Formats: sequence, structure tokens, C-alpha cells
Amino acid sequence: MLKKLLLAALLAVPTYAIEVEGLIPIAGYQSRQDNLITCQDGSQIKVEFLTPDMPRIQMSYKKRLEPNPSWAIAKTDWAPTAVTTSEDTSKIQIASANLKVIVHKNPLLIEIQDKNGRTLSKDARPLLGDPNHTQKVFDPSAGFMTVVTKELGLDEHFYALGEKAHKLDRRRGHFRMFNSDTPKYSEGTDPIYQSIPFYISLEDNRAHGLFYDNSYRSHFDFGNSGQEYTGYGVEGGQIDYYFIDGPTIKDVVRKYTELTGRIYLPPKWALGHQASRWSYYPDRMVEKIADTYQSHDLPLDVMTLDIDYMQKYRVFTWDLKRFADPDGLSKRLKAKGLHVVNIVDPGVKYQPNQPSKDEEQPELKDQSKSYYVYNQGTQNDYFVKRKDGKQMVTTVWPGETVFVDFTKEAARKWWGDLHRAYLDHGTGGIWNDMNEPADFTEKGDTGANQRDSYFDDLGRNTPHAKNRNVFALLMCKATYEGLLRLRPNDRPYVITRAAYAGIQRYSTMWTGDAASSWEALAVSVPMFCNLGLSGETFIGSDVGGFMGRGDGEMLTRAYQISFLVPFCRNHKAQDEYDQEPWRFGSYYEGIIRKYLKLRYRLLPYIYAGLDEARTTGTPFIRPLVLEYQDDSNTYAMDDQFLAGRDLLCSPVVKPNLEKKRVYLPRGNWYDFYTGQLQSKQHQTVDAPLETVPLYARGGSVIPLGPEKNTVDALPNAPLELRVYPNAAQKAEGTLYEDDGKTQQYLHGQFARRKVTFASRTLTIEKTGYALPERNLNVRFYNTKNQSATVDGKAVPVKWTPNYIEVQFREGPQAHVVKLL
Ligand code: MIG
Repeated sequence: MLKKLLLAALLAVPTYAIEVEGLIPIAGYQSRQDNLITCQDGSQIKVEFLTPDMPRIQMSYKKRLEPNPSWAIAKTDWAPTAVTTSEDTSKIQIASANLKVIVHKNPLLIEIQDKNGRTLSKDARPLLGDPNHTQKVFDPSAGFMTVVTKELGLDEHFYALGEKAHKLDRRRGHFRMFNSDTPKYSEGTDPIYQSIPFYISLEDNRAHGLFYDNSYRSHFDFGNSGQEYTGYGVEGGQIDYYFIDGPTIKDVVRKYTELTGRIYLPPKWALGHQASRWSYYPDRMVEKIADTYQSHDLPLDVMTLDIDYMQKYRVFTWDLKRFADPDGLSKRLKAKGLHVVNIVDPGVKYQPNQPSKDEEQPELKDQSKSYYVYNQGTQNDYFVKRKDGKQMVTTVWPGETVFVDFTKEAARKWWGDLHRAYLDHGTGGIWNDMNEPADFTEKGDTGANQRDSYFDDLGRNTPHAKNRNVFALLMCKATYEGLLRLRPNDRPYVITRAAYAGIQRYSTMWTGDAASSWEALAVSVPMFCNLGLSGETFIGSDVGGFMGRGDGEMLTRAYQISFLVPFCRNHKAQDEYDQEPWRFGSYYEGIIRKYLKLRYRLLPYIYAGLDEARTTGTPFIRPLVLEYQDDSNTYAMDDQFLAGRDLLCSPVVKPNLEKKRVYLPRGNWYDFYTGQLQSKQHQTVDAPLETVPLYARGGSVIPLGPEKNTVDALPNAPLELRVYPNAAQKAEGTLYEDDGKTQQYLHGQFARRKVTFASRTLTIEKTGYALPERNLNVRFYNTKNQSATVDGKAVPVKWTPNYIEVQFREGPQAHVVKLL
């Protein structure tokens, strides 16, 4: 009775500002068996430490906990963590060497403290549930929800959360996780394509992460509907979250990507400029466009084939009227240094008219009478079904369409192997579109038309609601694994639109159908930053925007961001005005060319950034807060970013501006173009259309390659090292080199070398890996020295006002350059 009163009182307390009326909290503690706690109402809580910094907390509402396998998790073989458990009348404490998880018994609240007893995270209320499936908290469209609330810090900031068309800091925002096709989205459209239910909290220079691993539709509320709480609500399944301790944001991202996996290196040419259009066809148009890029001296590595290369949108076929000789096309493009990427949609044309035929190269045969992909999928029961046991037929590009049940291992293998239809004709990469999965039957992408479908899901036959958000993840897994099976020594290159946590293990991404607008351009910057913090490093957007009419100025400003972004692809919708770099005249084209050429010069630096992301999880495109988390000027910085640790870009994201307010965090910064040391942290600088403000960090060594128009050109050209000393006259940088194509880098075939500058001496580590024969040009900025020796021998020195330069032939041994 007393307990009931207490609960009633708790529910009535008016200070709970979050809208949770009608939700019933779990009733307090009843019993414990090791780390499994059972409540009076049957709810259960399980606390496990994966590492001393990462407890996993699972909670069920008014029922027993079930095993909860996840597609997102990459690592399960953690070494055991030593844990001590203690209990008294008011609480249970489960502690590792670094963290304490305290389960307060009544009311039942979870608190996480560091080893010194500082609270890092604490529930604001017990777990809440909606027993009648009627309450609509946070969101009027929500169904049943289980809700976790945490206390919101007065100065707490929130980052990551994947792909959201939103500012950098998520504080006061509200977000849904439900993969959705949202053409022409702009800032505020939510949800869009991807669901990454992971966020980073930062307060008082202390960061932690929370990854809520549940693929049902979920809701994040960072103090939007109430002043003092953050809320997480999910419409099905159990609560299953990982607390990931910092103390730095970098630590959190490193640990999150240890848990969910890191990127792989794509072929290096994927870092090149990519040309795309919905759609370049027929084949001669593809070649004409490629030739125009080349005759205009515009760097380019990829020609993309959008949906019109197929026979009436049948995936894994070629329309031979438009592309009579796909092999010939890819060969001719390869001779120009270019690679082909084909789009692949998840929808398979529903074509139940004829029995299958066993054919060689069916992708090149007429499929109008009998479509091999539909036939094979049907025979093997690979397609998603509705409750009535029949194939779910929706409408997408092919008309009536069925989707593959990618939760089935055999279906994934089959799908992966189907990519032979491209690889056998010279295709270099696969672009997975429409994998939310988009469905034209629906207005507003509610999932309504697919609601009664179910998936095999490891034999459990679970509903669309559980599987929608992992559909793209599994499609990309199938694609990635298929490409590896088909070409075991080549690096897969996969691009996706939709995703769930863990996608970085299988695919790169782009941000879908952004509007061609200044607003969409501006929001792309915090989008890239937060995608990086969410584990995705190979990211980018359609340069210039996909829908709506652009102009030369906007396109130029877009390139002044994307020239630093790993995925750099100009793409445009079919019925929109053309937007290749030359379309608005030679003035704009000239500036775009300059920045594309600079991108190609920076490839050694960008590539080292991919290696860093692969090995540590640290993304290449970074918000300033990632490197300067004790600097409050960075917390809501939406219009600047870092490319790697050492380049700071302050793009212009509004029209008609010739100046930009720039913020440089502490330390030395150099104007990238002139090498001039900057003296002010806050300044307004000239930023005419010809120039995007760009700075190099004092303390860095930045490698630059030659100017060139394809990634693989000029392998023996000189490498330039730019040495930018910090206030202590020190600097360091990393070189990462490998063959750029094969999987041999996974077997030690690479050179990763430190370059360090201290006491006027630059040391370049030696390598056992065979480097190309080449010269090194080393530039020392901000130095008063006049002469130099290389490996003990005096060398000629070139003087300029802002730097001095020495040149020498690079060998496999270490090199030492001394300034005298
Ligand atoms: O319903 O394949 O986001 O990049 O050009 C549109 C045609 C389907 C959406 C993609 C876009 C692509 C387009 N696709």
C-alpha cells in the first residue's frame, strides 16, 4: 500500500516536465541474481561490463528479458572485465575499475558514476511504459513506447545521432529514427534516410556516449518537450543501451566504433571527383560527359550510371539499346582513367509470368518475358511476405515490386553474387539507393503499406516495424560481402542512402536528395560533422544539391566545402537544370577547377585521414568541438569544420558575401594559401567567391601530391611536405601509403610513417614498404633559418617570404633534415 502511494506520488510530481502522462513507471526492486535484477512488476534489468568503460544495460518492461542479437554490433569477443557487486537496502552497485553502475531501488533509477563518484548520467525517472499502447509521448504519431529519461545538464551538449538535417548541437532538438525517403529535404526535415541511435553528451569538458541499440522506431528528445530531461522512447523491443565513457569525444567515438566497427579502405580512386546525373544515358552520352570533363581540364575519376541503364528498372540487367556493350564502355572509360559505378535498388520487379531459364549472362538477355532475378528469388523464397504468406508487392521504379528479405543469410549471399552482372562488365563500385525501403504506394513514407510484412530475422518472423531500420544495413552487408566474394583481392566500393548503426563496416554514404538551396548547403556542414562522430567517415552530399535550380555561385561555394569531403560527387535530378562545373560559365568553372585541383593535391593527406578513421574511428571531417572540447566557442559552431586534425575550413554558406567571420581555436594557424601566420582568434577575413578561408594548424606537417586529373596518375611525382611549426617550434604529421587498390593493406602491405619536426630537425621515418621512386620537397614555414642539411649533407635552399624549401630524393631509409 505504502509503495503504491509512493508510486502515485511520484507520478503526480509536477516537476516532471516531460510529457509522460499515462505512462507507468516500472515498480521498484524485488530481487537480484548476479547482474540480473527483477522488479515487482516483472520488469528486468541486466548490467554487463563489456570493458571497464562500457557497461551494457538492458531493460524489459513488465516482462522477462530476452536475448537480443543485433546486426549493428561488430565485436562480441571482449576480454572479461573484473566487476565488483555490492548491495544495501537502497541500492545495488556494479562497478568496474573505471565506472560504477548504481541501481537505486525505490524508485528504480540507474545512475552511472566515474570511479571518483562523479555522476556522469542519471535517470530522471524510472523506465516508463505504456501498457495500453495508447500514449503518444514526444510525438503524436508514436505508438507504444518504452521511455528512458535522463537528467539534462544545464550546460550539456549533444552530438552524433547520425544523419539529421539539423545543426551541430542536438540540444533542445527532437528527432525520430525511422528510415525515410525525403526528396528535397532541408534543415528541419526529420527523419530522413538513416537511423543511428547513438549520441554523445558533453558537459564540463567530460564526454560520454549512449548507444540505444534497438531498430524499432525511436524518438530522441534532448530537452525539447521539457527543460530538465532528455528522453529516449522506442516503439518496440527492449531497452538495450551501451554507456560509452570518454572522457574525450574522441575516446567515445573510438570505443563506439570498436563496438560497431570501423570503415574499410575503398579503392583510392573513390576519393576522386565523381560525375553523376539521373541519368547519363545512353553510353555515348556517358562518354561525351567524361570527355567534356577531360577536355575542360577538370579532375574526374568516376562516371556513375543511375537507374536508366537497366531494362525497365530491372536490377541486375543492362538495357542493350542504351548500353549495347557495357564491357566496351567500361574499357574505354578505364583507358581514360575512369571507373564505373552502377546504382542498384533493393526493389525487384514483380514479374511472375514465366518459369525461369538457366542462362549465361542473363543480365544481357531480354528479360521482358522472364526475369531471372524475380524467378530465382521466388523459387528460393527470398522475398519479403505479408501476414497472409504472399509476397509483399509494393510500387517502386519497376512498377510492381518485391523486396528481398535481407535478414536471411541465403538471400544475402544470393544478392551479393548477383553483382556479377556488373563486375563481369568492368563496374568498379555499387551505389545502393532507395533502401529505406522507399515505397511509392505511401504518401509521406509512413511505412503504412508495409506494416503487415514480416522478416525471417533469424527464424523469429518479426514485423516490418523491427526490420525497417536495418533493411539498408543488411542490403549493404550483402553487397559488400558479395563484392568481396566475387573479387577477393579488390577493395569493395559501396555507397548507400539509408543505414543503421554499424553501416561503416559495409558502406560509404551520401546524404540523399538535398535541395539545391543555400539553407541545405549550410546544413550539410553540421551533417558531415555529426555523421563523422557517428562512425561514418566516407560521407558526402550531391555537390550543388539534387533538387531545385542552382546557380554558379551556389555550386562554387558547394565545391569549396566538398573539395575536402571524402565523397565528392556532382549529381542532379533528371528534370533539373544541368549542373556540371562548366554549366554556369567559365568564371565559376575556373574557381571550381582550382578547388578540384587542390583536392587532388591534398589526396595524400585525405588518404591518411581515411587510414586514421579505419584504425581509430576518428572521422576525417570533424566539428571543431572534437579537437577543442574544452573551448565553448566550438559547441555550436555550424559554419566551420576541420578536415583531419590540421586543416580548418570556414566556408561561405550564404549568397553575396565577400567576407567571412572566422574563428581560430588556440594555437598557431597559418593561411593555407599564403603561409602567413595568423594573429587573431576572431577575425573577419576576405572571402570573395574565388576563395574559401582555409588554415593549416601550427604543429602539423601536411603532405601534398602533384596536381593531376585522376587519382592514379603520376605515382612518381614529387611529394611535398609542408611543415607548420607551433609556438614551441614543433610539428608532426603522418604519411600513409599503400597500393590503393587491393586488400593487401590488411596484410601489412602499407607504409604508415611519422614525420616529426623539433629542435629545427625534421625526421621522416623509414619504411620497409616499397615506395614509388620520387623526390621530396619540404617547405618550412615561419622559420628564420637560411640553410639546411639533408642526411648530413648541405643542400640548396629556396627562399620565399613565408617559407624555405629543400628538395631531395627519397629512399627507403629514414631522412633527417636539419635547419641551420
Ligand atoms: O526516386 O535513381 O537519391 O540520387 O538519382 C528517386 C534516381 C530515386 C533517388 C536518389 C537519387 C537518384 C534517384 N533516386
